[in-house]
Amino acid sequence: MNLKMKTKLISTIVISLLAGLSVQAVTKLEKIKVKGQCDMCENRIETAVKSLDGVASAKWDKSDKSLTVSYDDKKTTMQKIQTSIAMAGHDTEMFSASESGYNKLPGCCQYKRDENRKKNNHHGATESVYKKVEKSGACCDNK
Ligand SMILES: [Cu+2]
Repeated sequence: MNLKMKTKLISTIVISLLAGLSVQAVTKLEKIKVKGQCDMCENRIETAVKSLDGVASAKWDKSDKSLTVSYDDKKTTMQKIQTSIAMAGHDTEMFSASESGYNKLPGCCQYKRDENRKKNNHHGATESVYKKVEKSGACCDNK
């Protein structure tokens, strides 16, 4: 093998390696509103999100009630993330916590709820629906 052929072979290998890397997952960064009150809420919300496979980081900000989450969108979705938060008792933009989930929160954590939450969330805030969404990862049509 002469030098020219070797160079060509090596560059072919390098190019295919790079192509292999580029199809790998891209980490998405999103910021959403999540209702809560205190440091205990922060802990609960972040734990619920970080428990999901594919979540790289989660940070809830008490001052503006926002969650910044970075995740691998091949492994999880915003729906799964927000379902997990709602199941922990906290209302998100997409889903509201069930009444029982909310009532289970310690008094200091019982944030003020949006009166229109049932109209706004897709799923009528029932645990069984969350479980279904969590399993399938898809949004049901029970609007
Ligand atoms: Cu709290």
